[in-house]
Amino acid sequence: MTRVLSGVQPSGEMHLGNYLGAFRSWVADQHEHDALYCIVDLHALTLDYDPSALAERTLVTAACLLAVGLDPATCTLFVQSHVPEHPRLTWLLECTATMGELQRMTQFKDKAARGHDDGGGGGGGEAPSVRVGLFTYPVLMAADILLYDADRVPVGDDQRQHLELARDVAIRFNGRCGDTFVVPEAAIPSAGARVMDLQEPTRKMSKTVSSPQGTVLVLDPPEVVRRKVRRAVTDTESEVRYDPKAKPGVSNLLDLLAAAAGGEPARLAEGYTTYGALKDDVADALVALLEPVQQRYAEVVADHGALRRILAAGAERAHLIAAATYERAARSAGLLMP
Ligand code: AQP
Repeated sequence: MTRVLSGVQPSGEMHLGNYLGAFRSWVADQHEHDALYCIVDLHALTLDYDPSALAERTLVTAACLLAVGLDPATCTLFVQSHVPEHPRLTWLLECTATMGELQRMTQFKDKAARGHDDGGGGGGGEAPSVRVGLFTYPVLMAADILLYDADRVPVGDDQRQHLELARDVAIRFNGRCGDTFVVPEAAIPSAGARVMDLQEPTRKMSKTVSSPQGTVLVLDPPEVVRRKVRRAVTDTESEVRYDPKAKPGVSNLLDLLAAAAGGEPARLAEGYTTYGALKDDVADALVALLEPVQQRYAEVVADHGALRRILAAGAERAHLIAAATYERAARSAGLLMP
């Protein structure tokens, strides 16, 4: 059976980009593949965060994943820091990846330049206060994937470059140390692969970087969803046309409509003569998409005991797989086994 692995950071509240770019594929994949999904809490330490809120955010993220439709009886849901092989394999891979590769990662350059560090310093990654972990994050992500012999990694388009790095590192390690890792393939959805911020439509919607008014949260009440969509930035023209370069705001709305209600963005555009009508339909489609998720969320989030039990069972299974892969990698790397 094909193995699938993917992850989400408990770095903030889940948004439409997470749902459309990743979670929907996760839910579908769990029925067809051996699927493992990981709440990547170690990745959430790479930016400034509140230690007193992280554990709660991790549980809430688990509740959100169950609400979108993950079934713990069908897939394996676990927390990254509960499986100690993730940082252990990271070291072997850090000794495989190169500085040049990591320096090319656009997400690092972007976040470092935005001053996502304790001191607020920016400077394209050269600021002394940018965390080393933000720089090496893609190697930890490679370890997350390679530990589970994942064939397929369902992610949004923003993770394409990191996935490519995981593949390169696996191929290099295999070439140098002998066949050890499965080389993974990215699985990027055809609709909703890159949901853009409604206020800054040239920037992806994100938990940590987007504007609050430009980010539709999975748990936003209907009236808030409608308000955010109504206020979405478009342009000074009035023609509804799908052209992501020239008309990023309108095209993002068409992408959202296509992802939420079906259809092709360019064809959908033909049905509209005003931005207002398009926004109304996008808002209706999003509200209809999110309502059942919000109902399920309310049912699962209250029972922290049940959430912890699901995560403990998931970690137990994940650890069995990860420990075997780590041992194989350590042997291949030539370490003396205890
Ligand atoms: N805007 C998006 N459109 C489509 N897919 C997206 N994903 C994230 N943003 C979009 C996909 O969601 C999964 C989990 O991603 P994440 O937790 O790493 O991303 P985030 O919500 O963007 O959170 P952060 O903390 O701000 O992280 P960065 O900016 O580092 O990604 C992934 O499959 C991702 O592709």
